[in-house]
Amino acid sequence: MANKEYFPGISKIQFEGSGSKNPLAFKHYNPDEMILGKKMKDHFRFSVCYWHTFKGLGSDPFGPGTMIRAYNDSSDPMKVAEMTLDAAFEFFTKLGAGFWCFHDRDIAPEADNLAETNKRLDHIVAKAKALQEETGVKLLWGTSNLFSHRRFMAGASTNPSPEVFAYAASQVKKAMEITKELGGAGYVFWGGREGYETLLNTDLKREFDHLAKFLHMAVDYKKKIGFDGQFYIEPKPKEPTKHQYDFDAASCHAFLQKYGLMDHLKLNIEANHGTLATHTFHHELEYSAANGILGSVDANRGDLLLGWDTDQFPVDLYDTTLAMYTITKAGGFTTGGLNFDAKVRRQSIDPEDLFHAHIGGMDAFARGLKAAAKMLEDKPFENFVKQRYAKWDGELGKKIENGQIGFEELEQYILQHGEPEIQSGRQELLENLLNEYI
Ligand code: XUL
Ligand code: CO
Repeated sequence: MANKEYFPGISKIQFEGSGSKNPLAFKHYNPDEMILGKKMKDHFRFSVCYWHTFKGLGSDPFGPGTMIRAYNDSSDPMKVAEMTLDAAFEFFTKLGAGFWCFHDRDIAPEADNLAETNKRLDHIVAKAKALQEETGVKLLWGTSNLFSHRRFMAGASTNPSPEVFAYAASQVKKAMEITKELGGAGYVFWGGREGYETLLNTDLKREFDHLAKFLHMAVDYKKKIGFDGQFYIEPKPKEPTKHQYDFDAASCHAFLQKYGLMDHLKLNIEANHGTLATHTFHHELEYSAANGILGSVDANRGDLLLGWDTDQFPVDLYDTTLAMYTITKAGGFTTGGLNFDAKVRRQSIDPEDLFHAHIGGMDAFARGLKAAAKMLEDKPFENFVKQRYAKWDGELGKKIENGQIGFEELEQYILQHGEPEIQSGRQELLENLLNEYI
């Protein structure tokens, strides 16, 4: 580790329990505590994202960044990249997050041409590999920034120009290689500008075909280099483009099926992207779990009053409980984990705010997990659902599910038996019960 300390005065964050008043301690996240037969840290596989936490400085459309960081204090961009990496690993270690995530362009700045850019990446990746070995911090997933540079203004793989498609492919090729080099457990494709602003200039069908072609090429290259991490796509309905092609979990699912990609990709579900799609985080997780495509999670939250991707740190216990309920019920993470794709607010300018934010998020998920574990042990909701659908295990239900009868037999049944029996959905009772677990 570097000699310079970037977060002085902060030592390793400890679990102190719920009575603690120390803002720099965990009150609920106790990494080695066993819950449902598994260590808490293995339930979550918490990850810190590089882009918001180390590259985000609080800029918004009305003004530049507000945060001054010691690791930015150089006019040499590669020196900044090196110092930032040292600061990042100091942060991961002090926080006790087991994983990190990055975009290629977060860790090394782009140079004048691709060859030079890749050299810069190699230099930083060698340093990252040494820091990973030294600290034991692992790479949850890598990804590629195909949305910041002006060449990608009209998309990457869905660009009207095949030359931009080729550039994007070259970039992803390299990003996959470095992710493999760092032992990444996965690789994420988020459709940065894969969408459109107006259909008046867009060949929608062709763009979807190209997106699929690109992913198939990535699958081929993955096999070629022997990268065994999991691929994910990350749904988001809008922002930056008016309409993003990977709209939500259901549309991603349809896309994967149509283009023969179901065996190769799962979803990386982000809370605030779900709410932007007018779903809940819980819905997106449940849909993915139900269809066997739940892979990993970008944890954050939006703001009820704002219609954009605010990427706030997750603190809502209702959300974290329901999320952990679905994730745990589905068997938990294998390659995936819980990545904080979240940023501190523009006025939270101190380095220690980064600690408060992550500690709060980890504690909120720990409380969610504990509540979810009790719900899974007691099974009040599972039992209710089971009983609500019980008639499907009866004679009529079975015949329908097994495809043994059709409309004519069903009409006969109703003519014979008359009006169906109906039952209360008991929503209020169930919501009250949920609050007892939280
Ligand atoms: C953007 C977003 C990305 C992806 C990685 O909204 O969530 O940061 O997670 O490209
Ligand atoms: Co994300």
